[in-house]
Amino acid sequence: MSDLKALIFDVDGTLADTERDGHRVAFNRTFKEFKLDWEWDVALYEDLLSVTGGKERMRFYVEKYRPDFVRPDDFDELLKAMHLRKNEIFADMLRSGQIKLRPGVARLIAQARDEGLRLAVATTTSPENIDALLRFALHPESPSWFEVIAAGDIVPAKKPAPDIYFHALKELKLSADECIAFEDSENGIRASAGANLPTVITVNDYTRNHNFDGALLVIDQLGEPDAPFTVLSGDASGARFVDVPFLRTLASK
Ligand code: XBP
Ligand code: MG
Repeated sequence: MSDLKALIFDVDGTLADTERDGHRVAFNRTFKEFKLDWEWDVALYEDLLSVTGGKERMRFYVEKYRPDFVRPDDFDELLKAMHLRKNEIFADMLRSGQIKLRPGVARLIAQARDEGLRLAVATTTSPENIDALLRFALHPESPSWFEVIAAGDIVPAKKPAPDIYFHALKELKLSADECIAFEDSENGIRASAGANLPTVITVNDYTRNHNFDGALLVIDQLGEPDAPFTVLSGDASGARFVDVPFLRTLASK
């Protein structure tokens, strides 16, 4: 591998646990507002997460679970309108401080900036969600800390397709071995590994049992000096939390 130059972060599940108590709740509120009897409980949402992208996820739900639903002629427009509303509700949740960053994320990003590493995002979520998450959970100025924010519909094929990572690498003008990606899910690692990116996985409750073949390291969280990570697979060489020197060592292997 070459010298480490950039960190590329997934958003949902990686920077913050946004799914169960964030997007899922916002989807359910939207369905009520649109007078639909759709209700996504925590268990059902695990299955729905196999499809990335909010509009794609609603379509999948109708296909798999609601064959009874009579689709209006403007079904695509309805999905778009519901998705917009869901993201407004999600942004309100962020604004009111309901969603926090995962352990170690703010510390690692601050250290990466201090040490001159470049930062990017590669995610299937909508750009407005990233902006709100970064501004309200990290720092009001933090969207500008990320040189590239590759998100949402910018590439037609969402994760597990590697396209969003290829896009981010192209914008960064870096090769995959100059970067490390951070992901939390099987769809995520399929995308990052598909773009040949060395990847660190931090699992969450929805993704703990996913297949992370090809990951550099699988841990339960980035950790903090006083709250170490647990290694689920890979070699952490005795490290207790993820920091830049540790990532440089990983990248040089
Ligand atoms: C995230 C997603 C997104 C979010 C919701 O996957 O699949 O769809 O659940 O955001 P990943 P939107 O972390 O692998 O990028 O509703 O804006 O799509
Ligand atoms: Mg994710």
